[in-house]
Amino acid sequence: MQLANNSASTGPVKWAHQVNEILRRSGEKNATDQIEKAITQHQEDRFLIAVLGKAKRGKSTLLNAILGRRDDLVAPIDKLPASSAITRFVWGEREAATVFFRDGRRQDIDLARIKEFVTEELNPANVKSVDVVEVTGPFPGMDKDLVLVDTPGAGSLHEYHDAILHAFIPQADAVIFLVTARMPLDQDELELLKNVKAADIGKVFFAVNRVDEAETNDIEAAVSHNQQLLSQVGIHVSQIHRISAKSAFQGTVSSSGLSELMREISSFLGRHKGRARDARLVARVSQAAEMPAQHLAAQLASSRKTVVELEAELSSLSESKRTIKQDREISEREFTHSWSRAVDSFEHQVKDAKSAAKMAVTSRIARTSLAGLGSVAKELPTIITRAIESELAAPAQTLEESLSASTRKLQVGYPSVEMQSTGEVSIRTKASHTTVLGGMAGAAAVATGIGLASAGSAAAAGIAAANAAAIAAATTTITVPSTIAGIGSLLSSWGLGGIGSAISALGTGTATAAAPVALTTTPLWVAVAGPVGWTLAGLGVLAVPFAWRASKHKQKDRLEEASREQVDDVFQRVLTARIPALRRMGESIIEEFRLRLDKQLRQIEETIVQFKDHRPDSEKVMLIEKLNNELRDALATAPRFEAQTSG
Ligand SMILES: Nc1nc2c(ncn2[C@@H]2O[C@H](COP(=O)(O)OP(=O)(O)OP(=O)(O)O)[C@@H](O)[C@H]2O)c(=O)[nH]1
Ligand SMILES: [Mg+2]
Repeated sequence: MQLANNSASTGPVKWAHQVNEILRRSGEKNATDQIEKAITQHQEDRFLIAVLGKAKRGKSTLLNAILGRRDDLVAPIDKLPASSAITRFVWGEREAATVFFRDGRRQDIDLARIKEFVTEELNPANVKSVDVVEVTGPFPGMDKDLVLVDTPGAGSLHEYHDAILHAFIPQADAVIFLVTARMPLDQDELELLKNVKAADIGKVFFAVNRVDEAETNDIEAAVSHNQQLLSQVGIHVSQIHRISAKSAFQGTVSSSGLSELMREISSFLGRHKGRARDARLVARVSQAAEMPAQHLAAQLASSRKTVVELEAELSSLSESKRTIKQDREISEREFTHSWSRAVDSFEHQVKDAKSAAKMAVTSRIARTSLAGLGSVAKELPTIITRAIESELAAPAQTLEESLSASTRKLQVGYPSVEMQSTGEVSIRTKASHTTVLGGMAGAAAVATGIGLASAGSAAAAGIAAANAAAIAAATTTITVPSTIAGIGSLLSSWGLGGIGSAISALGTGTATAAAPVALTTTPLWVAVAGPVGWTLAGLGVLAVPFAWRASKHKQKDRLEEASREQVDDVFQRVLTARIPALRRMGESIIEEFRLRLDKQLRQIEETIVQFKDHRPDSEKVMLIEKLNNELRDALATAPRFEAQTSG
């Protein structure tokens, strides 16, 4: 990171204290607690890198490898969700471990007992109320002023893991984000990345792990898929590493990709450590001050209004509600129309693809000599899959593009409410008609969680972006590359209801965005070969080779018939499960937009009414004004850093 107007780190610390003091006088206890914690951490002069990722991506394995451990005593590894609490690793002359509990107690323990406090198995749901376990040791692979952190896996399985992570992420100076090649980035991982982005963490080291168990094609597909999603979330990474934490842990570091990852980390630390830590302090203080600043600005703007002005504001609000109503109806109609047109056209193409795929498979069988029938029968699952895949690839691609385009258009055209740094609220409708409401609306905006307009679309993108990302993620999986594993998981996700359940959450209105299809690792052979094998066996084709000679022609007919049935079966699932789910997804997206805007408008109105009925006295107004100005000036002079772009 480049420090633009401050070269020494006393600048950021002094500034942090200054902001803290203003917030203390404003009675913002939460914010001051956060800032004090950030200052203390900054003074420790250690760089904290957290390993983040969904459960089972290999975080603990990677840490053991980095720390040069032969066993997994310090960071237990498991096939089942393992880590249930945060562990910090710090360099020290001798090995030691201390458990810090939430109530302030601490307990020194042997390394062998670490798993009693950090694993789901022995400390389920963190019932022991562990805040953090700190492990020190002369770790051979570790830089002395580094703190490495193992975290519980993100994801809906254990909700409190997400809560722990959410609270912890802002403390990280940088992040190692782990994904795997066999599972494309899913909704949980997107959420996690968004948290990293929202915490303004400037440096993300990104690695695709477990490459030892994936085909090169799949790894490269995962890399480009991840790249696309990362840029959607707005996170820049210098490199996407391909690693095998397991091989590194087992001692084959050279081919594991670990050295390259570690090289990027040390080169970053060598060049940017001090500045990155300063930038983190400034980001944490700015974030802690954001809400209080909005509160103050909103309070101030409101206290300056007269009752008459407030009433005028209420009528201006109901005026804009009429415009909003027209606007949103047009937007919704357009969206619904284009969404269903895209799905209709996909449905059509699927039907055509079905005939074409059947034709391709049966003509392949028809072309086969009677003697070659046996080997064709064995290859049939592959033949069927390839035929289906090649027919569906293009329609799926078109579908993805159309759905993303519809959602982008909705996002742009739908009326939106934004808060200005002045504490005012602007309502954007079509034809750039903007209504600005006063400060009380601002207070409501704060309450409703409407982002600062200046915070830009990162926050404001909200559901729209989430949905767009989800659609991209959900539909990209349709176009997963021409590998057996890809199509296998595609089919299983269609057939086994992956998207179905993700979307039913949307249907109930509980999810803001469809969780994208989680690619199951079920290989093709389960998704397709299973039924094919079974059918063929049922027909006696595979089971009784001798019978072939008796009536080879009949066998050929049966083989053709069985293949047609298989193709039908797969397409049936697409038509009856996948396509209706896509339609529901469109409805849910509209529903989310509608509910959110309604809620925002309602709260703004309620708050204006409340301010009208309760006016502050002049002394209070002066105090608010003073604090507001001081905080605004302090935040405006925050030390500035340019985004980190190189390793
Ligand atoms: N094949 C392979 N398996 C790996 C690799 N890294 C980790 N694993 C395996 O994945 C499983 C989970 O590894 P962990 O290190 O416990 O994963 P984690 O991300 O810490 O999991 P949680 O703590 O539950 O979030 C274990 O069975 C590991 O052996 C790898 O590079 N290749
Ligand atoms: Mg773990």
